[in-house]
Amino acid sequence: MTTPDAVHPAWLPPEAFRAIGSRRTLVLGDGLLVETVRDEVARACAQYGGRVRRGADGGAYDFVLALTTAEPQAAIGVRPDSAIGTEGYLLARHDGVTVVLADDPAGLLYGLFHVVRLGESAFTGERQAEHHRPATRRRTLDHWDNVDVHPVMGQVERGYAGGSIFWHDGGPRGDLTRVRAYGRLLAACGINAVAVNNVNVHATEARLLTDRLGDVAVIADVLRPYGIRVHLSVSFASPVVLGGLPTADPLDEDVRKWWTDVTDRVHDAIPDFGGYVVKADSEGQPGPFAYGRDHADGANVLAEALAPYDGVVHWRAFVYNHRQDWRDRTTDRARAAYDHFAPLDGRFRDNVILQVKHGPIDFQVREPVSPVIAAMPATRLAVELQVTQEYTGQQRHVCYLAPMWREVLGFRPWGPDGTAVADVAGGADGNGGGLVGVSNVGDDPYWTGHPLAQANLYAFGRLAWDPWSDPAAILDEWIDLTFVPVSESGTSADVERLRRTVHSIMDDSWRTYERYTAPLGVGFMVRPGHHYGPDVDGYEYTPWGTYHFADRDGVGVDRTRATGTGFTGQYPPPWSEVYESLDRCPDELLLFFHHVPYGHVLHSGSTVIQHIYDTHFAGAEQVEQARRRWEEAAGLFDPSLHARVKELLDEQVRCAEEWRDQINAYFFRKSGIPDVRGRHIP
Ligand code: GCW
Repeated sequence: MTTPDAVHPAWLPPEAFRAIGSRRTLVLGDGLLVETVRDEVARACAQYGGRVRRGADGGAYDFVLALTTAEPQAAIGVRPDSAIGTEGYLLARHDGVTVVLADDPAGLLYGLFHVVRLGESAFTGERQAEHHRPATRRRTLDHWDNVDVHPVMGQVERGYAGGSIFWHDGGPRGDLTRVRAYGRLLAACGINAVAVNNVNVHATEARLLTDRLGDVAVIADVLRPYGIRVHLSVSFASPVVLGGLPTADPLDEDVRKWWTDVTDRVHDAIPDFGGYVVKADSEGQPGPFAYGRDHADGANVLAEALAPYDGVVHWRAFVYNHRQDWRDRTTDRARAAYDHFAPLDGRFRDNVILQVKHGPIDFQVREPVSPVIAAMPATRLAVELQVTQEYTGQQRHVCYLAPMWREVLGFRPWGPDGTAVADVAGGADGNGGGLVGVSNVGDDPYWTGHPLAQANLYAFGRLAWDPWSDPAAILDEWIDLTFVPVSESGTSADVERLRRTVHSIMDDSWRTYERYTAPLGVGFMVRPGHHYGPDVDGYEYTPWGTYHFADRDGVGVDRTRATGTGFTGQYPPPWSEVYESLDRCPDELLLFFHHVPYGHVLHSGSTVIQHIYDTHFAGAEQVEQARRRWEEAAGLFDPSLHARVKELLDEQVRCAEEWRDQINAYFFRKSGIPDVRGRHIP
């Protein structure tokens, strides 16, 4: 694989600071994060010849950028009309001075990065005061990183970017320079919390809570200057496996005390500790069911211990039977989270966040929104998205996920006039559970394996900050920060070509991926275990609950109330009716909700079988086109980055063709119905 000499700067190349670094800046305020702002500006000035003044002492100072949390009106003559709010900032420009005001240091840091994004345009013309604040307080990344190399899952479970940036071969990495750079990148896109270990908590990782807590504390120290709080995934069985207690029963007094004592010690070591993440009673992880308790009992005991410290428990709703009998047609994995959790609404403590995967199954390229999101008005909910591309090309394929996430966040479970998923996650006054993304970062020089997959991490942060952002606009931001400063030596026509190239490859890449993989929302059809590449029947006769039920007549899962598993009944109207109805169900989700004959006519006018053929030919062809466009743009990018993407596009073309041929051949053989266009199906 082609690799650059050093770690790629991603969306913070030094050149992105040129506009600030070549000017005169005043930074006012106190606190760790204000120091970070000062350091950032000072570093930029050292490179580009500008100056930074650390205080207003001496009165008249000729600055063109003022960043301040302190007595703004006195210092620079700007007074905000109202409170700016936690982590928010006000950005204005008049009389030749660009001003960022914040109530707290975190707001100032986010304001600085806004100025970085604007580049030169932050310093031209006048700018009416704009008020920016995050839609939600909680913008979290989960790392599925193991401390020990796991015999099957390796250092990072579902990681496609090398090893962990935190852990290496059984211990913490000695040099945390990379972690610091990571914190900076995360702050620049708006993320403020990171869970540093896998939700599947193995023996060594369990000990991060106790005798290896120091390993977590050093990471917290490095991330703190960027406003990032550290969270820890813990085992529900900790009182037994670490504390030597005979039980982990959440209602047992000794267990309660154990969690309280341990949490006090965590807080001593990490005063701004964010909280615990728990995967319980899920895929073999221990949980409250073993003691006849429910998940509210389980979550609450941890939440009680964290409450004095403004800590939270992210309790995952990913609970289902992974040992089901495939012959049993009544069990439906899609139903499981709702069946387990909806009855518990109102029973969770205030600092429990129920972390719900965005779809009812498992991060497939197309799923409906999870009905749990609409079922628990009295519970703080977070929506979990998978930035790591387990089921969307494993960072070997270009698949820009922001358009999918934007669709999920904009979905209105109660119909067009109701609240959107983004509002549920954001909560009143931004105090909801927010968004959680499963990280796609590793120790790879490009951070994310595929250089273009950096855009997914960037977009996750930006959507967590503002879920109503436009994915194409986010991509523009990312392109301009990542590529344009570096190519500034080129002409503006080159810059335009570069932008057009990246957009043409990425804008529609999620739908392209959908076209050449599992059709019409049916999901899976991937190689069991590693989940890369096609295997139509790979999961069909397994205990995992992920079936497509294709036979000679038709395909799809009947989840209707009338004749199927009744899953459609977990949605409020109108969706309970829309999904139930064969006529009204959206094409892209048809096979998620219905089992239909191959000749069934879609709203698009095509039959199911012809749709399968057409989309698979089209999807593979689009990848081929993307590769051509990338090749034509060779001179516009750094050569080693260009070469890396080119190699990956070769693999994507190969794999898309494999998908096309396996899916088409499978359904042609099952149905016996030929392609009306007579194309070659092997
Ligand atoms: O998607 C599945 C993955 C598991 C993962 C699990 C989860 C961390 O295949 O690797 O385990 O989901 O979300 O807990």
